[in-house]
Amino acid sequence: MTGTIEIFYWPTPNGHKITIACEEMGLPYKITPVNIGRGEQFKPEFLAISPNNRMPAIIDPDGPGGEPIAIFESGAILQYLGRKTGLFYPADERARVKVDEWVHWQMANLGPNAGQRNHFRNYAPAMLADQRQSAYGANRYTNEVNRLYGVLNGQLEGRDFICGDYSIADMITWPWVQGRSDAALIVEDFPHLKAWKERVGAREAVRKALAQAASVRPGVGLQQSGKEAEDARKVLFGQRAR
Ligand SMILES: N[C@@H](CCC(=O)N[C@@H](CS)C(=O)NCC(=O)O)C(=O)O
Repeated sequence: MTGTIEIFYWPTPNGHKITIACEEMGLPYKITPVNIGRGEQFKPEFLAISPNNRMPAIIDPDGPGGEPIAIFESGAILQYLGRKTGLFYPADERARVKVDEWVHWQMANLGPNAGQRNHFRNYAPAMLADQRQSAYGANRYTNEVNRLYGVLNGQLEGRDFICGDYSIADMITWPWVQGRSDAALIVEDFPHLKAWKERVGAREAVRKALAQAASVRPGVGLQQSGKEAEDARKVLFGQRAR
């Protein structure tokens, strides 16, 4: 039995990864919202556990040696939870390396490029008088996400899950193929990806984890007009070293 894991969370794809893992692994958890649109990621107490001013982060009261441990970066969190529970993260070294490859693939490729695509397609237009200015970035990152979907679709051919058995690689990747604007792309061009998306989305633990998002006040849509969205864009976009 382990103590309750505190998840520093906001309802975004990176936040969902951690609630999915805790639900799948049967770990008790509680959510501490970090309203990133209001700048709560810059509070000193949050920076003390997540110096990159990004959520998610966790505190596990029963870390190594029975002492608490704080962890930031969703990939590091999922690998830790997999090692802690021995679930969804194979002990066999060859199988573990495969899972690590796809965890890092998501962290270094799909997540950042899908995030940039979202920025240039959906958020940049709200800040630009001339809409054409965001087109280059939107096209560049849409192409890259399309390429990455192709890579994932190829990996999923003949497999139910990314590494054969369901693993943390699926939990970390699935939240990043949820964008509604990407639905047509997935359906039309990537049949194995589409089938996997539905297979993972039907899991009870995944559904429960996503329902947690409803318990947190939704952030204002960053593409919206109005003062709250404008203030959130000021907090999130154009950050430099302080
Ligand atoms: N590589 C990080 C990315 C986390 C990330 O980008 N989090 C965003 C929300 S999805 C955030 O906290 N943004 C706050 C900010 O930009 O100041 C991870 O996977 O944990």
